[in-house]
Amino acid sequence: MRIRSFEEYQAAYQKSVEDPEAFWAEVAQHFQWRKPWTKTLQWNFEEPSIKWFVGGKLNITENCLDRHLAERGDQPAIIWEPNDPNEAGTTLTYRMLHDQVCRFANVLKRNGVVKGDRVCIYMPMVPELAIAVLACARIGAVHSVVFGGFSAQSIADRINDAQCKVVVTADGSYRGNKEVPLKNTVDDALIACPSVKRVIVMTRTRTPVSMIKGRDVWWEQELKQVTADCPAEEMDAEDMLFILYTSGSTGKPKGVVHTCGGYMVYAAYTFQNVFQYENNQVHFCTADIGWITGHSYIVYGPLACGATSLIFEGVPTYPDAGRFWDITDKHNVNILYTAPTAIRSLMGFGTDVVAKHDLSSLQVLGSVGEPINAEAWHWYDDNIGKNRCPIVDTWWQTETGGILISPLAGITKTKPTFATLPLPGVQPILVDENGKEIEGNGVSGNLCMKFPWPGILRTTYGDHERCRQTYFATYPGLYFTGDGCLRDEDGYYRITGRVDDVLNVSGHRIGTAEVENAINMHTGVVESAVVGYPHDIKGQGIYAYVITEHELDDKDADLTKRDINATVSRVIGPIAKPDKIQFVSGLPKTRSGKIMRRILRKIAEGDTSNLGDTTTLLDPAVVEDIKAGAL
Ligand code: 7RM
Repeated sequence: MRIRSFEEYQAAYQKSVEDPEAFWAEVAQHFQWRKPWTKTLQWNFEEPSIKWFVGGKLNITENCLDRHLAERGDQPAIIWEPNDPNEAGTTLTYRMLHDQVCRFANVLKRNGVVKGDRVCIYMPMVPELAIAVLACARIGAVHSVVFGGFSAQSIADRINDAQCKVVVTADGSYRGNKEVPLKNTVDDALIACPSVKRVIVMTRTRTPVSMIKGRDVWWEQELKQVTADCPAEEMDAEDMLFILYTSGSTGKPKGVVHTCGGYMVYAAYTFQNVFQYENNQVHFCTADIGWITGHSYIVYGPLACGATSLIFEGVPTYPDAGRFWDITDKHNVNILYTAPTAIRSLMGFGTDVVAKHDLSSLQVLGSVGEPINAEAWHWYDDNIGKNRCPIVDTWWQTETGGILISPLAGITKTKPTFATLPLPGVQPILVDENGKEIEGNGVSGNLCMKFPWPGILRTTYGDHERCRQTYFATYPGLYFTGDGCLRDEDGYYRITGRVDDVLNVSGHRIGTAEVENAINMHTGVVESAVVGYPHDIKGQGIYAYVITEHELDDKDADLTKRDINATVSRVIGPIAKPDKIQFVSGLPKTRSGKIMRRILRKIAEGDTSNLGDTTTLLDPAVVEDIKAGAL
């Protein structure tokens, strides 16, 4: 399972393409199965129907916890660093984590959760979040973690889509110098969520919260009622492990479904090989567990490999912009995995902040979530890695379960801005608009995959047709990623960004349609169009063109912008607030009524010199108006 040289990578890659089933069967043997699988892979991309390790039985928590007890029961599994550096953190050994997961699994059972039930988790970045996730997996419940920054409306949408029976939350959370009222937000959400029978509330900030009799119970009280004895539920390899909602180009977020066997094998295999994880290393992934990166590379991947995973509750700039480096030195972090947006934001504080730190424990650096620009790459390399730590620019998606294209740390020659080469088992293909393969090197196209890997999504919850339409119908026979991609003369891959209407703002995936729908909910708004534009720190900023019912004077325009932001915050969450709002009298539409986003994108980018062909526009004059008022 472990690749140690570039020659071994090439051999593994070749084997994985020639005989994928034999390749993955060999990898999967490194895990603990209750019953072996009878067929390694059954698939077609038409329905789609994808099954790995057919008939195999396992429980992922036995692999992440029980399996390690004999050898590393006293090794830290989780190191927790609180928001406030003066508050004591905690370290949970594998034995302690096993104990707590079993106890909380019993709490879930006590509260009526059975195998197959969906549980929504809306928590701060505390060890209890990982414990809740693993407790679900222990008893075969399906977790749906919702990022703590989402609004009540977003929580309600996700709970209702998955018909969650139980919500696990906390009274509040600390983020920098802010306190966020999580339970309050859950209460607002639950007004519209009849499927929820129980809310389990963990104590974190001890802010006053309502506790409704018959529905709400305290985490700590419940724990007193249970033992630490909880045998793991036997799961089929293809039983659902979790749902994670992610934005697409149309409508509401989709519930991406991952299953027990394939996801586990893929998260662990990629963790070990991409980061070249060695026993006893400390791995610090700065993502939130509310995103796929946290699922795969804070919880499941590291724990399946017996690693020590650091969970950080706070933000990179609190109490100052040296916090990541403080944490690195304090806990002797060996692997640091973060997002370009964090790097760019910390760059802005200068190198003095960094210079006060040792950082000699670092051995591998990682990047994820968005394209990393050359300047950020070099700053990371020079100032954090001191030119002695390989950087792995890891490309992947919620739908892929784990990393697909990335260097192997210290093994693959890196090139700034390139995710480099596909991992074993990954077969990328570039296609043109018509789905025709673009062969050879020094070419660009739309990035697709022609063969499944164990971590690929199986469906979108409750709507398989949507899964087919979104990922498998654009180019029949291929999985379409939604990303544009360049393959250079060396066969190295550089992901250039989304080719659909999905924005990537500070590494967060946001659909333009979602933001438009939220803006349109404001009483004064008639119509809107949202596009992305280059933003120095966020990667992309959100630019909204808005038509209002009445013309606004300067003062009203200002107030309305703030109200629109408040509306978007309320409907989706603060991460989706537009950076710029331009009031316009019309939008550039074709005769068939389609908004020409290409033109709006150009204007938002500040490039109005050449707007391309505008002859198909219904009313070319609106373009001049929009250009004149551009922000
Ligand atoms: C892991 C994650 C997925 C989208 C994806 C890309 C973009 C992610 C990179 C990247 C360039 C990278 N999941 N993306 N990683 N672009 N280089 N290394 O982010 O589902 O939230 O987003 O993010 O556009 O399609 S995600």
